[in-house]
Amino acid sequence: MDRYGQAKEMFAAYGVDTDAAIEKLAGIPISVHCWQGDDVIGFDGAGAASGGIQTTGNYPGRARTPEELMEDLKLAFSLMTGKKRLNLHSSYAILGKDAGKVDRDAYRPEHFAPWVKFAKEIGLDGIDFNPTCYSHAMVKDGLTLSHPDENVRKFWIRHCQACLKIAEYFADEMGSYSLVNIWVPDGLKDVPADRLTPRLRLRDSLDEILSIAYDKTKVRVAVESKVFGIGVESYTVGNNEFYQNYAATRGISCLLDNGHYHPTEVVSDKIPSLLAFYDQVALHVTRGVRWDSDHVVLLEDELKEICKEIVRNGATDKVMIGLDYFDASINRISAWVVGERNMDKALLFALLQPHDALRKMQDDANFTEQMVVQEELKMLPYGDVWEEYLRRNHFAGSDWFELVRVYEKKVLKERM
Ligand code: RNT
Ligand code: ZN
Repeated sequence: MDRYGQAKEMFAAYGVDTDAAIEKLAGIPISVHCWQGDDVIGFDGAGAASGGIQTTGNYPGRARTPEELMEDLKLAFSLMTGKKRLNLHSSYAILGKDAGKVDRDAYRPEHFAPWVKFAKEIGLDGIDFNPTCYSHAMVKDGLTLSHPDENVRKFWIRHCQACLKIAEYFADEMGSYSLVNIWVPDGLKDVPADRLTPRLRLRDSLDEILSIAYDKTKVRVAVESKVFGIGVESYTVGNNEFYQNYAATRGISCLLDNGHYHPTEVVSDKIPSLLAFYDQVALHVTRGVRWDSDHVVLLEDELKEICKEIVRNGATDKVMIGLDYFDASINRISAWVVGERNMDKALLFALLQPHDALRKMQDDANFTEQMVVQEELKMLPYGDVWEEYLRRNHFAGSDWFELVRVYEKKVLKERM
């Protein structure tokens, strides 16, 4: 018997159907962030990321133009597995003749038309979108939607409204919803004199953004909280409590970024809490090392726990999985692919657990056996099922890195 045949029997002994897991995995969409390819810089003139997010490293070959980014993304997507969506930031607008004339508050669908063409060409499932409320001169005193000056707030309100319309265009073109995730860097470096008023302004700005007409069946809005950022350590306007209450009362969703909580809090535990109240939950999967450092996603225990919560609660259609990390110290295409494949591997791990049997052990207070079985399960041959998943779907094999090496020599080395 071949390795997969043996693995299939070993999982079957626990009541797990490996064929069903393989089939299910191929259909779970993952939204891949465009910003790993160019160190979160974008094309609309900013030059470097700001607002408490930071990319470190100087590995050669950063994509500097839309053409380069698309070329890199194309290779990266070809080495990923499963259903894929593209996650764009508005700073990746391709302005053409409007460059220098049209600002972020007036971006239109046409500025993203090449992205739609690209996404269709490579057969992506949909496009998600993010207003870019950082790396811009209208970020004043580190604030955007919560700034005391109405003109500043209005600029970012118009920007977010423009993004809703662009997302509607993505949804129409791609025939799939578009998730619009709003994250703002607003915060303070030192002890605030007023914690409430900026939050009231953020609340009202968000209300104004959502007051325009947009098709809620096509555009799904989420808000992303954060605990702190570099330079804004003492106070974050859009913290967890603010956005959970905001989303719950406004009929939108929360986006949980697993780098955005205190170090002993885990997103795996938050997902089921939100599923008790929300139809949808959005994720930014990242890896924080000591802080929200956005390291490349590795196949770690917490990632597996996150995936277990998605899978065993039947929430693969409710939890919108997006990636959010950026490493400029290694080959960026490799960074994309490693993180994305780890997300799929963790989902496969979750799909291969005997959830019903384990749940029964918990309910029967059979904690001894539950621990024994959970530990035994860790040594099952997941890799053989993974290889079979790749083979059946004609996905790049585990030796994909060779193609990146060749591309680096041929293409990336030329970018000086
Ligand atoms: C920042 C947030 C946010 C960004 C992206 C680029 O802390 O995680 O999601 O990383 O929008
Ligand atoms: Zn994020």
